[in-house]
Amino acid sequence: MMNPNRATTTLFGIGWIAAATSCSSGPGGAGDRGEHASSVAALSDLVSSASLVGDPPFEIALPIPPVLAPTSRDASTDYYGVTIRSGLAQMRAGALTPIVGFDGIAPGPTIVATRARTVQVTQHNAWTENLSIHNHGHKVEASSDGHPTDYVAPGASKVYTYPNDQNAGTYWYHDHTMDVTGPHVYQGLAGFYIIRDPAEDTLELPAGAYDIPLLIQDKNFNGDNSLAYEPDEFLGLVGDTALVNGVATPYLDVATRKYRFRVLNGSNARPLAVQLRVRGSDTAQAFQVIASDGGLLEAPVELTTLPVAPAERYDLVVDFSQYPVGTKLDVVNAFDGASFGVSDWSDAGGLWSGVGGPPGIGVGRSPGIGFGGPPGIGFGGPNAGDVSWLDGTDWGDDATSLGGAGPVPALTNLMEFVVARSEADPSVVPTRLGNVQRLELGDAVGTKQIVFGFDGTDWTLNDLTYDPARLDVNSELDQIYVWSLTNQSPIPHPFHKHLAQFNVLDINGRAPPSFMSGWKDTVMVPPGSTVRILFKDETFSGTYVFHCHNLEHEDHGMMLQEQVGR
Ligand SMILES: [Cu+2]
Repeated sequence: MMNPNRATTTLFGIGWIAAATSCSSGPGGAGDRGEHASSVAALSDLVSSASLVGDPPFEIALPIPPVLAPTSRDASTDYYGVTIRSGLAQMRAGALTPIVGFDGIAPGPTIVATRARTVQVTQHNAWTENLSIHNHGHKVEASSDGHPTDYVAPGASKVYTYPNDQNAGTYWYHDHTMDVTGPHVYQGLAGFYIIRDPAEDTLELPAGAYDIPLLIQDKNFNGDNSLAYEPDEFLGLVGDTALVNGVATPYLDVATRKYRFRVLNGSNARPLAVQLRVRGSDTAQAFQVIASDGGLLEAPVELTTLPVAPAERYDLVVDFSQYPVGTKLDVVNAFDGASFGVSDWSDAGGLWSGVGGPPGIGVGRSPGIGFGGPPGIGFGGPNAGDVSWLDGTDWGDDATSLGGAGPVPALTNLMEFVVARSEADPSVVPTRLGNVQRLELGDAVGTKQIVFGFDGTDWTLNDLTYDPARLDVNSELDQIYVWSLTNQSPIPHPFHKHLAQFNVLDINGRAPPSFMSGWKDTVMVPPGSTVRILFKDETFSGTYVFHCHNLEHEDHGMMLQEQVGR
């Protein structure tokens, strides 16, 4: 079914081209990061400024989203109330930014649950549009899953029930409304949902004030500090400014000890490769990955570069005791802008080939290399009208130009750590963290091939676009399935399945890197690659979706339905 709303969202892509060809001399001068990066001149400014790690102002301290207090508790359940409404946020210096948020803030308040204790959240829609709230990574009844057409109309409320019968971990709740998830999340409808487990607390990992969620997103601002939502039809919404916990390139004062950071890439479309660098150095510092989407890894994995697809979460431990007080460290995205990480995600020599990734991944930060070619070759440049990437017939050229040029602003600086004080560190990172009982291929009762493609207008899975009236896959409860995810398009797609956490079985026939060996609900499927996952749907029958978590792709049809049980 072609939803009429799609015609509207398609216009956003056309709007991007129009902006690229008509705004070459906007009110913002050279180097004005507040001006939308839609002209060739502005792009070159961004490329050069992006080479100066630590150059932009780290003006605002990192905010920590407030933890939501329950309205009541009983023997089995914690009850919460949230009102979705518009608000104003100090996202960067200058004017406040209009947003739409849970309780009117972005990110929304953090909900902290306890494993096996039920949480009920009453979401009241005090905004103007239909909404549907999904708790990402959760095993829930279909009626509480935030199905795309399970609308909460303006003025209405809906009670969502979360059993939390699953691993402790870093999850997140966000809007999931059919066709408009992208603009809704972009405007602020995302928040952390953390499940704690008393058993995990005994590990003595960094906790309390040293356990910090980091929601990383990219945004574009208009001159008046309002958010500009003008997605690239092909890539989705890519922004020129990194926000962490709702603030542009913030700083955080830290002590000389270990911290746990719960990293969530909440970007609409942009993949990240997170690195940590001492100011003035190009050397990526080591940190430890201790958890993935669905909870603790079996053992910590030391990395210097962590690829994080949209919607993925990884928990990291950074030990600042190795740096003198006064040291400044930059958190950077090592993917260059234009390539979208395409080459880095590929199987040969890419980030997944081994620990830490090969040297040279950060070369996209060098002036010019991030865009790789002369202006005009790729999407949205002066010759954008010559590139037939909307009709899909020029696929090969699209693939080439994608890697070479495009209106994709680089996004290098994410935030800054300032080692501000000495402190003792009672926390530890044990060599054994959790028990990941991986599913076995030999136990699988069925297989399914999911092919990622583009039909010239919409993104597709198995040549289909989303139809809420059609069931696409049947799965039995408590049975193990292997799904083979094959990407036949030239850009990476982050795959997300509802209801069940999965194991990544292999990527192009090879075992996944160790930081991807735990529980996942989202996995990047690189161009031309096949990723196989193993999962088992449990407890709840009903209709659930699986989709690309590039939100603009999802809104343009890259989503199907799984009927679980009978
Ligand atoms: Cu996609």
